[in-house]
Amino acid sequence: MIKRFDFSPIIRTGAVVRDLPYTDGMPAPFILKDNSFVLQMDDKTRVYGLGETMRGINKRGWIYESFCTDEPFHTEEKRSVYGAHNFLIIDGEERFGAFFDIPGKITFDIGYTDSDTITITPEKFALDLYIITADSLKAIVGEFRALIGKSYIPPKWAFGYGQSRWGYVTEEDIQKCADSYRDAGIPLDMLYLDIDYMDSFKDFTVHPERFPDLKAFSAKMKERGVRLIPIIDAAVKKEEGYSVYDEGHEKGYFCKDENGEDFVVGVWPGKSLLPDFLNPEAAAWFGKKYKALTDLGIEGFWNDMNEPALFYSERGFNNAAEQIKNLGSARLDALSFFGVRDTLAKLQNNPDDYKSFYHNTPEGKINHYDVHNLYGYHMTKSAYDALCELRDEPSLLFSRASYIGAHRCGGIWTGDNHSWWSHILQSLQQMPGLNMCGFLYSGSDIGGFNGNCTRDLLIRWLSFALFTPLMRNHAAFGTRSQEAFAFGDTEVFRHIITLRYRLIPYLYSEFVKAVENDAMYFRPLSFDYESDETAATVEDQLMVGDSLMIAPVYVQNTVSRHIYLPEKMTMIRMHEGDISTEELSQGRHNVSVPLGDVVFFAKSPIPFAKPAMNTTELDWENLEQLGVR
Ligand code: MIG
Repeated sequence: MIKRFDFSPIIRTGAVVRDLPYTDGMPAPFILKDNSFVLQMDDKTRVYGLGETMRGINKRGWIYESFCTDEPFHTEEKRSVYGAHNFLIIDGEERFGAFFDIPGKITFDIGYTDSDTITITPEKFALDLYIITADSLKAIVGEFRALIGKSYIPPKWAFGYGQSRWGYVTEEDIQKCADSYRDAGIPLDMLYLDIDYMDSFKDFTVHPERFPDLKAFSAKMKERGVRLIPIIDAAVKKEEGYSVYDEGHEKGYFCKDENGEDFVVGVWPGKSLLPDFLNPEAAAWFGKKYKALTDLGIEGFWNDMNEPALFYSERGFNNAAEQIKNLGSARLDALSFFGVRDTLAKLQNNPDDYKSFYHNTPEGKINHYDVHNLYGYHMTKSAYDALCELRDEPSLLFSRASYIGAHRCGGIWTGDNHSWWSHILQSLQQMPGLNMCGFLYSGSDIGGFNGNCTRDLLIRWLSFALFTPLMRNHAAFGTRSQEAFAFGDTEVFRHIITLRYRLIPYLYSEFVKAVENDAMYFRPLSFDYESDETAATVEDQLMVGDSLMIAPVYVQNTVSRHIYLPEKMTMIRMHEGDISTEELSQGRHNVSVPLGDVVFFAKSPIPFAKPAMNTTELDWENLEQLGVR
C-alpha cells in the first residue's frame, strides 16, 4: 500500500508515473520534529536504498546528502556523489519504504548523529512523501518501482564488454585499441569516445583531423561488431558561429542570471552555457542535436558533467581575480596566500553559482539551486526522447548525474572512482541501492578511473564486473594503461571476458525480467532470505537474477574467501576457460579463489552460451545448461 503526503512541493519532479491522491494526517511511522522526519531504530533495524551513495548495503551508521556532485574522491566520509536517489527501506520493528520526492537538497542521517535515530531533513520543506508498506522487502520495492515506472532496457549489444579511456584522441588510437583486442582474442562490443573526439569540446561536432570520416570509421568498426559510443557534455561552448550556441542563445534556451542574461560558466570548452533542460522546448531542441552523430552511424551515448559540474562561473572568476589583484603589492603573508588558494578552490561547483541562475519551466521561473537534482535527469530525458524519435532501434544511453525518473530513460555509471581495491567492494555495495531506485543498467569504471591500475586489481575487478549490466573498463587521462591487453599475458583476461559473453543469455534475460517485474537484478541476500539473520549481515555477496549468487574477491593478494550460503548451492568455477562444478551445503565455507579463477554460485541451472567475440556473433539459441544439481 502506498500513502502519499503533501508538503507543498515546489515542482513536479517527474519521478513518479502515477498520480495518487493525498492522505491526510501524519506520515507515520515518522514523527515530525523541527522540520525533520524522525524515527527511532532498535538494535536490529536495517536500512536499505539511497541509490548511489558511499558505504555499505545497510546504510545505517552514516549521513547522506542528496545533492548531485562531481565528486572525484569516493572516500568513506563523502555524503554526496552524482545521483540523488531519495528512496529507502527501513527494516525494523515496522518495515516500510519511503520516497522523498524533492528536487533540492535533503539529508538522511541514518544513525550518524545519534546511533539509534533516523533524521531526514529537507533543506527546504517542500516535497511529496510516499510511504510504502507491503509484506516483504521485495514487495515494497515492487510497489515503489510500479510507482516510478519501468526501467530503461538497453540494446542487447550493450551487455557486451566495452573499453574506454580519456586519452584516446584520434581514430588511430581507437583503431589500435580495437586491433589489440582482436589480436588477443578478447571479445569486445563497444569503444568509447571521450571529449577529445570533439572539435574544441563543442557538443555535436567531430574534430576534423582526429576523425576525418567518423561515418566511414564507425561503419568499419561495426563490421567487426564494435560500436563507437561518444560522450556528450552538458555545457555548450560560447562561440559565435557555432550553431548550437547561436540558436540556443537566440531562442533563450540557456539558463539565465537574475537579469535574464545567459549565465556563463567555465567547463571543458572554456566559457560555456548551460542548456535549460527544465524548459521542455529547450530540452527537445538539444535532443534533436544528437542527430548530427546518429547520422554518422552512432547508436549510443554517455552524458557527462550534468550535475551540472562547473569549474567556475564567469562571475565567480572575475570576483576572485579582483580579490587577488587587490592584494596587489601588499605583503602576501601565509594567511592571505592560503586565502587566495581557498578562493580559487571554491570556484568549482560553488553553491553561490547554483543559486545564481534560473530555469524557465512550465511552472514558471525557478532558481536552479532549488531544483538542482533534476538537471542530469532532464538532460538524459532530452536525449532519450530524441533518440526514440531519431532511431528505430533502442539506443545505448547512460548518464553520470541522475534523479529517480531518469531510470526510465537510461542507465548510469558510478563516476570517477579510483584504482583501489576498496572500490571493487564499494561498487558491489552500490548495486542493490541503485536497483531499488530503478537504475538497473549500471556499473563502475572497471580497473578504476583515477590512479594507476595493476594486473591483479583488473583481474579481480573484471571477475566481479562481468556480472554488472554495464561492463566498461575506463580510465582517466594520464593514468597507466589498463586495457585487458595492457599487462602482458592476455590469456587470463580472455577467459574472464569470454565468461561474461557465455553468461549474457542468462544476464540479459534476468535483466529484462527484473525490468518487467519491477524487481531487482542485484539483491542483498536478506531480500531473498528474510528470516535468515546471518544472510542479513552479509555485505559482500549479492544475488544476481533468480539463480545466481556472487562473492567476489576484493582484497589484494588474497587467494581465498569466506562465503555464506543461505541454502545448498552449486559452486561454479571457471579455471583457464574450463568450467567445473561442486555441490556445497548451506552454511559458511572458505573457498579457494586463485587469481584468474572466477567462482560463483547457482541455486538452479542457468543457460550457458558458446564463446563469442562479440554479441553479434553470440549464439543465443544453442545453449548448454550450467549448474545442474
Ligand atoms: O572533468 O571527459 O566522469 O568519465 O573521462 C572530467 C573526461 C570530465 C568526467 C567523467 C569521466 C570522463 C572525464 N569527465
